[in-house]
Amino acid sequence: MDELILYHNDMSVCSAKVRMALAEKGMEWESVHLDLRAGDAQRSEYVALNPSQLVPTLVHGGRAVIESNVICEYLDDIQPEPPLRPADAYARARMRLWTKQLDEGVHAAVSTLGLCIAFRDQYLARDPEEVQRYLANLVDPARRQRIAHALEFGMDAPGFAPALERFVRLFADMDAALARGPWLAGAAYSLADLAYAPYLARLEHLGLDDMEKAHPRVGEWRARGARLAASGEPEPTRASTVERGVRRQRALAGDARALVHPLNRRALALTLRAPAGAAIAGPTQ
Ligand SMILES: N[C@@H](CCC(=O)N[C@@H](CS)C(=O)NCC(=O)O)C(=O)O
Repeated sequence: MDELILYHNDMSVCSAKVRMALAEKGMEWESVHLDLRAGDAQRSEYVALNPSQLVPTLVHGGRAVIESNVICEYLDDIQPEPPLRPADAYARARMRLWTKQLDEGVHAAVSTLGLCIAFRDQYLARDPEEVQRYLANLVDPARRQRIAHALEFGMDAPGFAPALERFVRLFADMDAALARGPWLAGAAYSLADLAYAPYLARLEHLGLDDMEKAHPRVGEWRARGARLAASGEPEPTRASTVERGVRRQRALAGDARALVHPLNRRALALTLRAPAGAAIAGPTQ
């Protein structure tokens, strides 16, 4: 098979997803690690591969494939064993409804929570002009605004409570799906299960795993997939960087809860109780 090169980042949930798929398939790949905070994804050589300025990008036989869900399906096409998409058309449609949701809000929500709670201070520690340049160079205006708000307001950002609310709904949906079968798309482990594992790990690192604890079926599902999730861990050489990042996230998440703005505190409290399918009520003050 032609050479596979993965442009990725250790802490990126979308990259972890693709690393897991590669590991599941036992495929060899070459690693090109990007320092996202240093703006590596905005450099012209990388933008030529991925005009969205995002990781991951897979290059196979000299041709770039972008978007982690698309990459995972591509890998399943070029290396069909073991299959990561259900054979049954209906189950496959269900699988795609799960992966589609990631691109339609769930990824943005986890990214908002991560930035507001933990990663924000990495940006604030940098030269403000450099951060402004980074923001100005982002091609997606919605993403630029989301990040700018998170950096300016932290957990007071307007997107913080809606991001938590998105996960309240997601956990209720997962719980309902897992009541019908062992895996999200039904009888077989698929890209749907694989794709969500890094997101739940990120919530745990952010100290937001109470939602998972409130839905035992989701916790059991995650434990069943844990062996597979472990395969997406970065190479040992960079493991310590990731551990440091995760420790930092945990520590900051702990402190951060006390600092949540009163308007968002209600949303956080409701989320942590995670009543199945509950909507977050508006602010009380
Ligand atoms: N829909 C894209 C989302 C990719 C994405 O948002 N990647 C983040 C990391 S998880 C990124 O590259 N961020 C660039 C940055 O922080 O500068 C995919 O699934 O590949």
